[in-house]
Amino acid sequence: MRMTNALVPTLRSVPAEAEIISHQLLLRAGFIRKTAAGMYNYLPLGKRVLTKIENIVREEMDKAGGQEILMPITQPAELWIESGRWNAYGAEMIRLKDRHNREFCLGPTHEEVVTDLVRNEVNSYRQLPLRLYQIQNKYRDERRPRFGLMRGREFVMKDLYSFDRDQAGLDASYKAMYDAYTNVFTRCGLTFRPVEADSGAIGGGYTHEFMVLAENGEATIVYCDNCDYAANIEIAPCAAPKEEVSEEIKEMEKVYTPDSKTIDAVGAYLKVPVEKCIKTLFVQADDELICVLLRGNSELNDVKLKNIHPCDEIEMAEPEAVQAKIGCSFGSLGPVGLKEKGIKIYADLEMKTVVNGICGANEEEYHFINVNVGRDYEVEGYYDLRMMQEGEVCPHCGAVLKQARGIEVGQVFKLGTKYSKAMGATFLDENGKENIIEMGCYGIGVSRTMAAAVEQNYDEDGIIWPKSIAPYQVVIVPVSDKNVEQMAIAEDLYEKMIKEGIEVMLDDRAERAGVKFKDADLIGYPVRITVGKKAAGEGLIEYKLRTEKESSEVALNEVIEKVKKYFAE
Ligand code: 9G3
Repeated sequence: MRMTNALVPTLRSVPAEAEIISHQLLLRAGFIRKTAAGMYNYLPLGKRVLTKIENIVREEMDKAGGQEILMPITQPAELWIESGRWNAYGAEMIRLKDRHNREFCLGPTHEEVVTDLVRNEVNSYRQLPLRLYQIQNKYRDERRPRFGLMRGREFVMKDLYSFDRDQAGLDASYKAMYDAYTNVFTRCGLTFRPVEADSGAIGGGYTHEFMVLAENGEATIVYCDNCDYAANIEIAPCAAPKEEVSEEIKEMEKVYTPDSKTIDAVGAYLKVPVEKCIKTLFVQADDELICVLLRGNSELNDVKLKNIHPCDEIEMAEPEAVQAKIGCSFGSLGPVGLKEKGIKIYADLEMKTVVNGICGANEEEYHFINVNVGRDYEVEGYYDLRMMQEGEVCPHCGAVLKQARGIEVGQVFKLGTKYSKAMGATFLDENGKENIIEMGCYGIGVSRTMAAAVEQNYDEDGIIWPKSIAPYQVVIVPVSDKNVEQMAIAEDLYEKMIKEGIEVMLDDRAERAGVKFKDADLIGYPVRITVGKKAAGEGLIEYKLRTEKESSEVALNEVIEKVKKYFAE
């Protein structure tokens, strides 16, 4: 390819809307351009990277027994009504009507569509196991699309669905996919970690997420260096507190606590440690207002709460809703007297150790001291509800866990019969007996993987593409386009490389060499070859790897072999 023909609109400055480095660099290097919030054009260089990642995914899915199909993006509401999920997703699902006023959605995922396909086409054990996958755009109307390709409203996903005759078959499919994902992300040159994760609304109860480790990752993972435990922090179990020596129970008293609106302020004012303060949170679980109690120094883990109080949406309650129901602001909330108001109270395990605690009196600027469960308030029960904090221990071996930020690029789920049962996808076994198919589903965020690769591979000059997914392998930079001899040598090398099947870009623009070098580093080609004075005189070119600061001089007649060797490693 020649830069004089290529659409590669590089930018010197960072677009204001881009907050994270991958978004900044993909824009500046001319890989993507936004059409609307969360919706992107992949320009030629971006499309080449996307295609390379897709092809690595395709090869590994095929090796793992997958058969590629392509399902419709537009999905009839009827299928989602059958599975019971049509109303399970609010504004995130993009819905539309056709000319006959029939309801559809733009596919956020394809469990319903693929189960409908299989229930119509599979009816015998001889047809199992079956693994069908597609690589296609998905649509999810994120409330806050941001970070470029990292969280788009339209994005490229590979989704594979496995169909097995029994649990053992599903386990085999799950393992085959788990291993295939390890190959995919290794071949993409990424540092990643599979972690145990929450199966959420999808049910089936068992899932792993593949996390690319990066500072800008939206997920937090905890992992153990002593054993192989690793989990999304959302499901990391927190150790139950060691029962404290219980002090003698004191009389509850109401005290005036002027301008003490936060746990720390109350603790300071009453001179008690924050561990003695009862953090009272109100949560809107669908249309029910529930209350959660945590020790003052802990934070709520809403995924854990959702697992003990199943609902579609969990949000912190609005101050107005609490004011209306309780009659005071957030700074004076407490559990005493809530039972009469019919509000369910869930307590974190640590609350068992809070004796003679402090809590809001549900009256502006008043708190209770010496509050004790049983006498002064009741709870539905004690559950692990808090977010694990730094320095906590591994649930498997007790070693201190480490934390890291991660970008979720893949997820593998055991669905069981959640969809096959709801939609009647069954098969006859050897004895003619009808059985429900065991399903699994496995996603890779292909466009997100591209962004994740940049998050892990850049420096102050720009992107450093892993060899396997770079848009081109080599860029040839003639120092002076005015110098006929140098240009002839550059052109000749360019033609020869193409003949050898090397993916090469020739920067033949009438630009100063410095501009070309800056663009080459920004775009992130793995190999840069400079054709300068020495090329004509001594048959030498400058050879520089993007991963190294230094360059070397290589004889013209050796450079092709050197490039082929580098990409064969
Ligand atoms: C929806 C909307 C958003 C969604 C879903 C449904 C996430 C939904 C979970 C999955 C599970 C797996 C197959 C590939 C891998 C992930 N967000 N999920 O089901 F209607 Cl609006 O998609 N599906």
